[in-house]
Amino acid sequence: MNRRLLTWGAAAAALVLGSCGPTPQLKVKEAVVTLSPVDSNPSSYHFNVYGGPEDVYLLRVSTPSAIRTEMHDVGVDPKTGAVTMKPMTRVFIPAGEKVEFKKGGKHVMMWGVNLIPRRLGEIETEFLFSNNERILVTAQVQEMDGTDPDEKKAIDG
Ligand SMILES: [Cu+2]
Repeated sequence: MNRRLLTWGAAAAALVLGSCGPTPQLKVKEAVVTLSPVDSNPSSYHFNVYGGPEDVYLLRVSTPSAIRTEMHDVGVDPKTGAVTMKPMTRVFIPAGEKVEFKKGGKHVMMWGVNLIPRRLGEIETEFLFSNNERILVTAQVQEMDGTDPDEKKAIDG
């Protein structure tokens, strides 16, 4: 009797797992840093975060190749109607869902992107989440018009 119940349970569990497809994995993709045309102004970093099996918060985005980074959100001042940016200390990433950091919305600002990523056309970045997961992401680096950084063009000819 007990054994039969167990077998039944295992079969039911297999069925449920099978119908759910693969477990979602926390990841970051479509990562692009757009350089500011004015070197003293911050560059902007856009990407998509894909939620994993559990809800988490994105706590920090950092890189050894820039002086400073900040997570920002864009909002409209209800009094003046002006578009403003405000820093965020964390961003909620729901399980299995996509959170976009894109133009006109959430983004990361990056001050002082140094010469190495500009010459390579890519930059190493690190994402830290509230479950202690760290994800290393190599982002593409481009000018405002979507072409390679000027410093890379100078090398490539
Ligand atoms: Cu900003």
